[in-house]
Amino acid sequence: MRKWKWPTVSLVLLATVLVWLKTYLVYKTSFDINIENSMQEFILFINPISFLLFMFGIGLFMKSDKKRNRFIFIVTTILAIILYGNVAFYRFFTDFLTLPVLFQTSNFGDLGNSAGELVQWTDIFFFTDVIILAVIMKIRPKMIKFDSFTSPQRRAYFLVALAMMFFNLGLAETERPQLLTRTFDREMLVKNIGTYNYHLYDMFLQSKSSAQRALADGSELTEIENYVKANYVEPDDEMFGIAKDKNLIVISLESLQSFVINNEMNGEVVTPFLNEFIGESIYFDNFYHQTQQGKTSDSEFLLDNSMYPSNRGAVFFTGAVNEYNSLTERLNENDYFTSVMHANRKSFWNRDIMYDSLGYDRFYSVTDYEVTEENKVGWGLKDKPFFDQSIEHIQEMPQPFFTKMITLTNHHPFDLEDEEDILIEQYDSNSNTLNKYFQTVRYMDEAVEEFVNDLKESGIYDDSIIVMYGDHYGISELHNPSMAQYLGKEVTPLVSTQLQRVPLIIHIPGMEGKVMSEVSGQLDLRPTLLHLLGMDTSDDIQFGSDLFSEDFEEFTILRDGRFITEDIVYAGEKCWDKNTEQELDMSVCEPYLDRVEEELSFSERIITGDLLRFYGKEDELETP
Ligand code: GP9
Ligand code: MN
Repeated sequence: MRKWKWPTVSLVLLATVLVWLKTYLVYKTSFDINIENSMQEFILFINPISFLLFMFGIGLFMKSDKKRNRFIFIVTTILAIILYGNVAFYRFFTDFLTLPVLFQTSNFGDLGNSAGELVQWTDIFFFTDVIILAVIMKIRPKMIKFDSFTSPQRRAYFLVALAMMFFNLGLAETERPQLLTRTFDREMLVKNIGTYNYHLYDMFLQSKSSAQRALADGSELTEIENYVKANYVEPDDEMFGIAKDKNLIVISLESLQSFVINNEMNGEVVTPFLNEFIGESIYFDNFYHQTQQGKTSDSEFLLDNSMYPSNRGAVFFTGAVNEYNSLTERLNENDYFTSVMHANRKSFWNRDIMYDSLGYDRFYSVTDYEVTEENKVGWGLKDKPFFDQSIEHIQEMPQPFFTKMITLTNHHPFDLEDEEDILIEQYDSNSNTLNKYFQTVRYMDEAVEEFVNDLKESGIYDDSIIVMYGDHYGISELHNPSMAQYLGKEVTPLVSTQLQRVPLIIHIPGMEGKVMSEVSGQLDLRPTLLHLLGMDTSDDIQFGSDLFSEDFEEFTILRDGRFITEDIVYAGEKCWDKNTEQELDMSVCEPYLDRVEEELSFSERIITGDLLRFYGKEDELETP
């Protein structure tokens, strides 16, 4: 009989395969990663490979087998610890670890006594790869084949690893365009680039912002402060404090643009309720969104800080642990109970971390709602059940309160799955997106109507000011041809800029409705709302102004550098006359351009340098 011969294996290959398969198993068993199609599943399956090939490939440069084995073993162990750390963290926070969180020990305070419960003896499974390697190295070292690669072979190996990386990134890009520039959500990152690459990416983001922060000093703030103070306008006497001690309910209306307000589609009114509500409220019909890549989160940033969001990426990620002087903090100081209600994962847009920095007392996220297969669509709970369940939370809030409610159904791709939610026909154009948009807008309109009725019934209505605004555009420029069909005119850069208008509705109990046409933007929300509630902002660093002020200046800058005044629009590097809709000579726009650049860069410098941490401390800096 032939003697059994143990096979020999390459340790680099063995470790790669073991850690890869284990990681995939962990994805499937320990994290709740939402997979929508087989392509996403495939990306999830392959996403650990390129990182592991690179990592273990370093071992190929080691000349002695002892060193190499030790290296591979140590790397496997470290990766197992990282993955297990994520699993334990996920069990409690349903989120992935990030560097700031790791160092924000206050977070772990929440763990309390349950830390022990998060660890189970079966968790030994997470170290299967480490154990297998240890056993082989100890008991059967002869099984390990030493691959002595020549330089060209090594080069080929790394080329394969690189190709694998690009393959993975390419697939991820088709599944989730702009994933790495915009970040979106940790779950999406892990799903698309894998947990190990995600940590590298997180380290990169973190070190970039730490470096910028370390280089900044408080003296920069003086210039910015002077600029902001010079632009400050006094509030209107009658409006200041008109809603003192009232609750503040802000409703962020997903993707709602102004062009649907008081408008029809195929002879049907698109927003019957909002049109009626506007009649009893102050409606701003020249109000622009100023968001960039961070979309909804950018509009939230604008509301709270009256600063521009970042030009690249979402400031909810890049500036998440900065010091802020937010609207929310001001309300907290004035004994308001502050909260956000949004029935999506709390980690989306890094909200859970950013809301801590902005000072919110409470975040009612998806886990605070009853979400079933029937009452959700797209990313979360449908708007009607969202409002329906939110009213219960609202009734339990101590008063006065500020709550920001973020709707979700009117979100790209504007799907409504249930017949009963479809209240109007689709539009008929080449753009499916635009066609469906009217339907979800109409649905959202009715959801808001039901909510306002509930507020009336609960008695909260009369004690609250209700603010509604569109967070950003819903129909991107890709759909310009169909948009042109709907509007009945060509979508020039001017028209496209005018389409960036989103409704702003402010309802103050006892006040008559009126339309205000000041050119304004989301930056103006913070000072306007604080002043209505009777809180002074003359000492604050903010780039917006009180919309009710007599001296309000009609000059709104969009984050990409376009600007709008009462008469002109600067867009597509051209100057436009708003009335004639014709091009003007650039000399008309020229005088404003420096100011646009200055203002945007001031705001950006506050974020990258985390400059508000120096605010109010400049005197200390100046004394030696
Ligand atoms: C996600 C929701 C929509 O939670 O706020 O995000 P968006 O894509 O509009 O920024
Ligand atoms: Mn949005």
